[in-house]
Amino acid sequence: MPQQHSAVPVVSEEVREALDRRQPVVALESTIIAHGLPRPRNLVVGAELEALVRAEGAVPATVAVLDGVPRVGLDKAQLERIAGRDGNGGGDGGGDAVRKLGHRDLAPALASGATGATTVSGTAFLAARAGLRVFATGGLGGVHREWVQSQDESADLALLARTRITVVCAGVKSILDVPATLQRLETLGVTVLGYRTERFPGFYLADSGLPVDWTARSPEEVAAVMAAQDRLGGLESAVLVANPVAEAEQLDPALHDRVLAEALAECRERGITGQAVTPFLLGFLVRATGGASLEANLAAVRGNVRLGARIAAAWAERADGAEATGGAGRAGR
Ligand code: PSU
Ligand code: MN
Repeated sequence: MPQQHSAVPVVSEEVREALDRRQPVVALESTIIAHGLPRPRNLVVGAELEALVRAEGAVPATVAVLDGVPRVGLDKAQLERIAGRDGNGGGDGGGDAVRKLGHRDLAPALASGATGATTVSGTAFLAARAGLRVFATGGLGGVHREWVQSQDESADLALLARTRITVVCAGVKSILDVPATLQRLETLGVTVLGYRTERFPGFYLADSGLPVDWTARSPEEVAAVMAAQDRLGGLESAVLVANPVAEAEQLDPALHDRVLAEALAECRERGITGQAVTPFLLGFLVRATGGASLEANLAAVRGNVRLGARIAAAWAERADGAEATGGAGRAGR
């Protein structure tokens, strides 16, 4: 087994400098790149998301595990490795596959020297350990339909219930049981803010049909909630900023409902379970909508990444925010 003596996680020089100077930093996940998007477009998107963060004046910190080393902030070659091969059946067969790593997979991945992309749970865990407070992604994992039989609930939810990080997302993936997922978030004590909306977004769709209890109207309002969370103390839980895709860019709702029903039936027929479910359903939707679901997915992620950068900037500008990050969030550095 390879020996690891470096600090965990390893924070890139650029990200470390930004944190030290209290400049805005946005964590990005890598599972969406390795397992959520078709190749070779995934690499283009991974680079584009980082560029969007920079265009807003913040520093991107894509999170992944490379050769057993957890990293916050990847260089170009590292991002290329994550985008290159996937480990869930769709790979090109050559070399080591990129695995999908939730937070429970991190220890075995480190111990064995594995390379993997981090999900929302793996990313939020590592980013918070590095002292980051803002994370942007597409849609969270959650409670799957037919949960009563499968007990399939993403580890994202439980991890976010005990991690103080602000996650900008377009709601939870619509392939899930959205009402049950919202209920679980309430039970787990995860704060949910609609961003300029009173409705919970539906990932590919602007509106899931369900309400949210709180609405934030600006990045500064989100930063104020983060500061209030710190003032309260003790609430080691996430703040979800649910940011809807623009209606003009959403997937046609009728097409969405029809194709999703087919995808769920196919998933059941083929007996797909566990970690493979989410990538299978997302991939099925891309094929069955002729790529339209991919465009809606990307539109949602782009909007979230931009908003994440603006929230990180608003957070960095707050004297109490910078203080809280410097004091509480950087233990061990
Ligand atoms: N959102 C996307 N594409 C994705 C995912 C989310 O637009 O690929 C990933 C995230 O990494 C999320 C994971 O954490 O799917 C959830 O997988 P599971 O249901 O196996 O926990
Ligand atoms: Mn699952």
